[in-house]
Amino acid sequence: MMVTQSQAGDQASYDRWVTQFKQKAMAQGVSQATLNDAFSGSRFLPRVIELDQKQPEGKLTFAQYKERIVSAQRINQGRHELRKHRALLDEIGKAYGVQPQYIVALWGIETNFGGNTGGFDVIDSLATLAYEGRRAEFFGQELMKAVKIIDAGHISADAMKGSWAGAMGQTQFMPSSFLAYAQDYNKDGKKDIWNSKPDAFASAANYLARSGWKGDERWGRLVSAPSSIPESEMTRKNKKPLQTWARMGVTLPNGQPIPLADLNAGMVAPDGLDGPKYLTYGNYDVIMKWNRSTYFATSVGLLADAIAAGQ
Ligand SMILES: [Ca+2]
Repeated sequence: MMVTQSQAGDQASYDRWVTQFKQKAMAQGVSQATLNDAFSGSRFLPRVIELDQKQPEGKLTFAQYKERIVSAQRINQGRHELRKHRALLDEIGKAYGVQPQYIVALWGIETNFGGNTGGFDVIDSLATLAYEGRRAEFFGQELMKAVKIIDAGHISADAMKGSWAGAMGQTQFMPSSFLAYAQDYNKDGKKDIWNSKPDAFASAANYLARSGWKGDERWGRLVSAPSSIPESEMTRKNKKPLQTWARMGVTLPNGQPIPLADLNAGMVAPDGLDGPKYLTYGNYDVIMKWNRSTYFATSVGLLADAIAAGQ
């Protein structure tokens, strides 16, 4: 392929940036050997910038999103994966206080149960984004954490693959989440969220547990709400006791009373008043810490329920 002068110029300028970054990393205690390894043949990746700058396509409705993300195929595979890894998931679920179906649902939505973890070189992707500069500080910090993860021996530089934005392994953790939450559950000395299911499952469970998950509560539920409740009431932050929602006329979809526990719930209506409405509990807010999207959090809850219902 022909290399134009401007591409060659970009690469030279990128290489100078990398040299400076390596000096900064060494000053923070990362070994020269790790840095040489991590940046050996490192290339500026124009494709990553393209993806970063891509305008989102017309926004999907929640109904469209749910059809893709909580498909019948994914529900079936989720049920199969839960059965297949039942002993391990039960053990991890107990250890961290997280019901196994939520671990499987997150795994299924993030990477299609480990089948699609992203083929980008995480170091090159993060370095490209940090060098390019729109969010230089954020991606520079993530890059620094990524080289520290390699330096600690959890994964080799070559095998550190992820999404174009640096989300890594079967749980799609950014390096900062990795350092905060990743677990070496199989005790081989490596937190290997790329290749080890015990490590990946425990890392996801630990993320939820440390973010306030309650193992004896659900995420929320589909309800029927009367038209007297305005859309302005429908946010997860508008917490009310379940009794209050019941008094306002909220019922199960079949008209039966909602089960009353001593807890507060918000309500979301991702497609507005004409679409489905969900009561959301504290665990829903925990899923929103993982990914701050109502579509995502609701889909994780619905997929977890569907997986558990098939056992
Ligand atoms: Ca391990």
